[in-house]
Amino acid sequence: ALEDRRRCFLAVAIDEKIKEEIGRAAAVLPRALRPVAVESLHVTLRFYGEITSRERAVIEGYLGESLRRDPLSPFFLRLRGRGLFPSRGAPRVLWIGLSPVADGLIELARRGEGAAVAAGLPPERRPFSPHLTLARFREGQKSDGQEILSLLPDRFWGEWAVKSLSLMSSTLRPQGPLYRPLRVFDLKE
Ligand code: 2AM
Repeated sequence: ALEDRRRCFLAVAIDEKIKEEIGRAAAVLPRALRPVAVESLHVTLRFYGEITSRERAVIEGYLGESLRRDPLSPFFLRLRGRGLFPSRGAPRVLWIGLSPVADGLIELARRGEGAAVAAGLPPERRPFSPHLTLARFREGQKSDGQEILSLLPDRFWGEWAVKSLSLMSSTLRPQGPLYRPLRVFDLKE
């Protein structure tokens, strides 16, 4: 049934202090951008789209089993730099980079993809490009991407240890999406 579909994605959370710091920088961005709410900032590993509870059960089972059989240790992530997507033409997204990209993050994204395929979802065709979406450009607004980049410091934002990943649900609302964790998977210390 359509009504049991939920918009879901797999993500890693960001350290609270770092989110607050990023939120302060995002607060100075012009109206042409819609900043992501501070509490919603995250790094997406895999976007699953509108999936059924059955597909979700397969995804959860796959991830749980995968982490039991082949545990992954916590790893550090570092946020650094910023950019636009797409990098040429009218920008849609202002992002903060992950640099260097931890091997652990790539491995988690790989498992998130494995879970999608196990659930019968279409495989992701685009390569994994880890980033933190800071703000989205409002449609129909003329804005100079380079000028906006100059408003956001090109800096190191911080480092934290990733100890878990979360299957998130996303509820679209006029004031912006509401993200809620449906299931948290701990990495093995
Ligand atoms: P983004 O941050 O680069 O926009 C929840 O929507 C998360 O899933 C966002 O972090 C978003 O990435 C990611 N995502 C990836 N593909 C998506 C898609 N086709 N539609 C919506 N969100 C997508």
